Amino acid sequence: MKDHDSSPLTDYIEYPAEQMLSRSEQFYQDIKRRHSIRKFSDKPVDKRIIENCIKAAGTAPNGANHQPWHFVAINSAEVKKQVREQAELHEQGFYSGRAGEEWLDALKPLGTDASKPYLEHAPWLIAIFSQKKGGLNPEDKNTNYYVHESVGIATGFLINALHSSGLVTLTHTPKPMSFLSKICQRPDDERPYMLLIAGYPADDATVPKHAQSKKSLDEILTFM
Ligand code: IYR
Repeated sequence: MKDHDSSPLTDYIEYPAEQMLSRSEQFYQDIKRRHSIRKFSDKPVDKRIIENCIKAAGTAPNGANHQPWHFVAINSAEVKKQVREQAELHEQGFYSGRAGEEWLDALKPLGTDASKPYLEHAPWLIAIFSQKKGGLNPEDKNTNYYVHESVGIATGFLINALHSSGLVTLTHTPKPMSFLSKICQRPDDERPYMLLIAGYPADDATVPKHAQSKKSLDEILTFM
């Protein structure tokens, strides 16, 4: 490698091979309990949990370490109401034709429709924004690289962190999402990437049968 400023890796933990195997099994057992939930309780969630989860998301690998993301964590009832109103408005267009027949057919087993009460019921909405320009320092206006990949990985970390904390989530991508930029007062050079809903599940929360069917290891893995 070329000469560059660095420091020794000091926080790596090498688990004994057996422990590694049991940890990987344990991780799988835990993450397979993550489900996309569409009925939330309005039970409050401590802001510090959200802060920790966003800190975790912020450690995701990303292009040139420019960290091309911004998170807006919404707890305000007034702002959540605005998000719900706008999202439902757009979803009505989606479900009443814009999606097309094939897409609507694909969604049937999930039972989704334009009504999104959880956008108000859940304690937290986390709007995730991607940045085409930026850099490590706040004043930088450099090109960012692998923005979609980077923000996607950070979002994955965030979902995992929220799940590990004991919360449930829903990934929501109303189309178009530009209303989020306005409501969250984000600059023009940022794009809304996704809206995550986070909180406790409602007592009568369900998991669609369709979503429980996972491809087998044989289908998703090839060893060479
Ligand atoms: N955004 C819409 C539609 C939707 C699309 C997909 I792909 C899903 O997996 C689920 C829903 C909605 O939230 O209803």
